[in-house]
Amino acid sequence: MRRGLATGLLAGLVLGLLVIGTPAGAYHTRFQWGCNDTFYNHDPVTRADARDYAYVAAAEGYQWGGGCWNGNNVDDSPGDPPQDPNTLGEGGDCSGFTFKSWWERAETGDPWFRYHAWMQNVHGPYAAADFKYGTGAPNTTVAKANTVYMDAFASTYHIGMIYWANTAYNEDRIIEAKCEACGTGTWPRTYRGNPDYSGARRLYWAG
Ligand SMILES: [Ca+2]
Ligand SMILES: [Ca+2]
Repeated sequence: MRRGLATGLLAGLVLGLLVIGTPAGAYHTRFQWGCNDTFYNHDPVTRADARDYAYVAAAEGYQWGGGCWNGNNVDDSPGDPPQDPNTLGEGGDCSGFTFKSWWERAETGDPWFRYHAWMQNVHGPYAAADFKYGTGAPNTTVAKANTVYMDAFASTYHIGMIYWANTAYNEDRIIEAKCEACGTGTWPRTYRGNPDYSGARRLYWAG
């Protein structure tokens, strides 16, 4: 009896979710409903730590204005309409991804470090242009020739971090949250030679 009741309730629940979920927005998963608010202040970390953190987000999707991913190497909300924060998809956007990967704090006057869980849904206070101009206490500008890994190249519209520098070919391996169609990952990019892009740096790494 109980088992039958439970099965019936479960079937009803699944049917209800299908009815509610499908017509309202078949394009998205409401991934962010499963996100959390786990963060804590942390001692400074190394650039290598930050690169490892960032790499977890590769293949996890892209969400304009977003900021959480689950680390399963699958984009759980592909194909959302672009530049719509209401799609609630998985992944960060370019500036939010940088903010989390640089272990920054939301208080713009506080330069120190904070761990943000992958599944913490946070974007941070900075747009790409803010990083380009060194806005915020943790951030500064740097000559592109002096950049090293986990510095970034930023334009007024986009920012990508240096996964590894390859100055010989003017084509660095960049880790970035690129766009809805391309997702988050590492790609060879020529931002170093593009005058729209400036060097951006997070200060106070442990090494
Ligand atoms: Ca995922
Ligand atoms: Ca998406």
